[in-house]
Amino acid sequence: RLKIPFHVRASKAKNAIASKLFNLMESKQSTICLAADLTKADAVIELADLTGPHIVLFKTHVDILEDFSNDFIKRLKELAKKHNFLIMEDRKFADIGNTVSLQYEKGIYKIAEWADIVTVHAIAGQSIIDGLKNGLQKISESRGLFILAEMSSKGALTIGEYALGAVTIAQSSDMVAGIVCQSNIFSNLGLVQLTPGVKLSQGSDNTGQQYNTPEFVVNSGADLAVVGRGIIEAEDKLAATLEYKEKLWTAYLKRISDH
Ligand code: UP6
Repeated sequence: RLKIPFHVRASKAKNAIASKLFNLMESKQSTICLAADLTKADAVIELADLTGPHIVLFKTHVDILEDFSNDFIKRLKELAKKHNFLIMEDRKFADIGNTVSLQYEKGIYKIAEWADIVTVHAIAGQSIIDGLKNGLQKISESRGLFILAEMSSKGALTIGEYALGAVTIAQSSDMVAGIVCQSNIFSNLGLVQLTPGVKLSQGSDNTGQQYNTPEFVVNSGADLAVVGRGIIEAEDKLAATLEYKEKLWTAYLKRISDH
């Protein structure tokens, strides 16, 4: 999988969103998933407009916004169209099918209506995917799921059999666009590896997050790299975005060309 270029993998994807992601990465020469972990809607919108041309996936945590509104979603969708990126709500669903179906479709956020992609823990088993599918009955656009197999935080329990079980679940449904993991634990060409915990230098924060460099994560199988504070806490966010973009893309080109 690591040696195969994205445009070839796009044709192997069973999920339409996965295929779109591979094609976007190739055409934008970017493998950045930006973690927009800011708490004011205007700041998130400003970040999306600034970085949008250079990223492929904009990752939200809408439940940290202090001023969430339908207008925020409307503006974000407009920017996604203008700059050609997809939106992923990092909801990390983890409950029984009936509950996740309601959490996906209903409530204040109505995530199913606007998020191209959502993230899902494998802890509840295969049935969580059926539950999420239920929440899409009124939605006509393509949707994709990312299944968490390994987490980036220190002491995470997502190891061994658990991680392998999550990969099996991810491979069982064409609703799945990819896998969130730290290492090359699957070989399916049509799935996207999304790896969080990325910074220019290796290290950690003071609440257990562990960081690796762009080169390291790409060599560990990352197709898309999640970058949050590495960009959003930089003095010049655009320059930081371009620096990550360049480092990640160079590492990808090297990965597919190395013998
Ligand atoms: N995230 C992780 N690790 C995981 C899964 N998800 O860090 O295993 C998410 C976090 C955050 C982002 O919820 O939004 O990726 C990482 O942000 P950072 O680059 O600022 O640490």
